[in-house]
Amino acid sequence: MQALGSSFAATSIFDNFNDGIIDTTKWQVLLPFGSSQVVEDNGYVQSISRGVLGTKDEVDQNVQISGKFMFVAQDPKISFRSDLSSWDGYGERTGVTIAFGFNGQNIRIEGRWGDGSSGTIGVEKPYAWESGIYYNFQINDDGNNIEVFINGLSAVSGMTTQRMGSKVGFFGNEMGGMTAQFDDISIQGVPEPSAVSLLAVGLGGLAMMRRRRS
Ligand SMILES: [Ca+2]
Repeated sequence: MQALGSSFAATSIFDNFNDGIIDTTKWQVLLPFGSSQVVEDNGYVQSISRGVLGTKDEVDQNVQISGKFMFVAQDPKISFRSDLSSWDGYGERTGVTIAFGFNGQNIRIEGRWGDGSSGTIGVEKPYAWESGIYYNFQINDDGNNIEVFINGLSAVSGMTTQRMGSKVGFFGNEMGGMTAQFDDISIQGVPEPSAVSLLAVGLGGLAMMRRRRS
């Protein structure tokens, strides 16, 4: 079991943002504009004017990202497969970006490839968002397929193997005072199928050892 543990050091990040201090062992804060802020207070974290809450380290390539967000004003965005660099003058981040579009009443999976090129991956889907309430989200990324769930239901999916890195960032829109709110963020590595079957064999062996001992 020790050998298995070292063969898959799974990413496991969780933050409930309840202590009022950005945990710098997990996160870095990127402030592209003078008005940009990332504020942890009142048990949640807010991105103001495109302040980015990003993972300090790279995460696993097969990853599940979940949590909840609220529209305080306009669009929460989540970038992953990212080096967290900005690819344009507006502070958008590289990689794959999930955009929860309040004005457009939609949800989009976008590619941001650092050279100015971008594009929608998969289909842009309509979504009747409301402001001031939390939505639970979950993003499953196996390195190819990306599926986004809202309140437990599949909302949009797409396929690409492109990546610009392996960090994750949470942010909102860039205009002054625009705020996106997040809470209970979880980023968990997902073992490759081969690692899962190895783990099952390992657990089976452990169960046999326990039976022999009793
Ligand atoms: Ca909280």
